[in-house]
Amino acid sequence: ESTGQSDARGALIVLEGLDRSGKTSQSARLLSHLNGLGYPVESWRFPDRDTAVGKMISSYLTNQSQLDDHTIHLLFSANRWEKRSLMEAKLKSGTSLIVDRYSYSGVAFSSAKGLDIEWCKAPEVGLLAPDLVMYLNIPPEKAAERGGYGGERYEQLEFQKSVAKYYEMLSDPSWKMIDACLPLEDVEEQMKEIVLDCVVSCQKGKPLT
Ligand code: DGP
Ligand code: NA
Ligand code: NA
Repeated sequence: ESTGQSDARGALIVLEGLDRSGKTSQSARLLSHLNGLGYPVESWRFPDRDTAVGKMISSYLTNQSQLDDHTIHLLFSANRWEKRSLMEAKLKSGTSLIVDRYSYSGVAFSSAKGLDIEWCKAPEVGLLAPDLVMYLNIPPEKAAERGGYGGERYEQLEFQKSVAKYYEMLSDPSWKMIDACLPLEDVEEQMKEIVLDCVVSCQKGKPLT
């Protein structure tokens, strides 16, 4: 067995986008697509509401508790940190991860509340860098029309408009912009090949950062 950075590994694939942009549906589709091709893959999501920190986040999102904006920001970040070592182990063992939301959600949602963007980025430094970020692009008005929001704290049109602006600010040319207004099948079609290319290049030993 070879050692060092050139080892085959899984890909860290992140899906970002506004609420109701379709990330969760597409995660499931990409999971079964890659599974069908025989690649080891898991679908993850942040916040992970099953941990102790995640339960605090969930209670905040459902308006069962109130927290200072900075405090909840750090909890969201802590929720990613508590999964970091498992994430690294999975990737190193060859399992790819399709992750529904990551640090970009952390920064975009908290900045949209008015917190300083650099302050928001700081606790994310040191988390694993994604190999691929796919942004499910949809106008906030269209997302809001999709059967209405579920009633959680951030699911309000004006707020989502602000989140969209921060996502735009955070995005860089490496992001793959996906037209999320199309039917599910067409959105999946846009993503499949991009995801497969990424998984293959990581298998060939692209270094993990
Ligand atoms: P979801 O389970 O993907 O619907 O996410 C729940 C809500 O929390 C959604 O409105 C997006 C928001 N959110 C996700 N991650 C973060 C984060 O790290 N920080 C903040 N402030 N909000 C987040
Ligand atoms: Na949501
Ligand atoms: Na989601």
